[in-house]
Amino acid sequence: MLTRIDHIGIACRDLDKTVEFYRATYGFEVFHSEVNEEQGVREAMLKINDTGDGGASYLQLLEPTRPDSTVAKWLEKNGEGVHHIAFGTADVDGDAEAIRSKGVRVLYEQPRIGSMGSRITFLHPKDCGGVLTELVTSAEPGAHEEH
Ligand code: CMX
Ligand code: CO
Repeated sequence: MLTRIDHIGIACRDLDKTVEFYRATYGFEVFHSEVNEEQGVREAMLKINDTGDGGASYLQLLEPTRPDSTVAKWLEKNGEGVHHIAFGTADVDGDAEAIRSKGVRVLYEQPRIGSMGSRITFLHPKDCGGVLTELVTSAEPGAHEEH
């Protein structure tokens, strides 16, 4: 069951500049940052709120690490802006299979590793009314060390 907005993914060309915009404009601080080479992104997670079910909601600021990455290609075509939305679930495997059985393309056979040790998969935007949609199961609390 999808229980929350886990994050909104925002593509940018300059992560440091974008982080500074969110800090100076809204007061949001970086909760976590990492490079995910498989996804081709350098990212910063800004925590917006806890949800009371052990999860939280974030903004995920994404800067491409290489020109052939999905985010780099998207930026070239669209410019900076909202790239995807992500729903949180305790069971990304089960929810992905259930959604696949409804005829929506799930992009990965098995979930992959996302921010903070989470497990993620994506639904094709062309099957979701133009919205690239991610499903996320957070790592168990304590499984990921913050830095
Ligand atoms: N939102 C909405 N539509 C999108 C989109 C997006 N983010 N990205 C691509 N599309 C649309 C394109 O506009 C295009 O539509 P048209 O044919 O009408 O022009 C169509 O989808 C195909 O786009 P493309 O540019 O040819 O791109 P690809 O098919 O190569 O890739 C996708 C699209 C969804 C398969 C790819 O972006 C993908 O695998 N995404 C999942 C992984 C990802 O986004 N990783 C980065 C974030 C990591 C994280 O969140 O942790
Ligand atoms: Co994401």
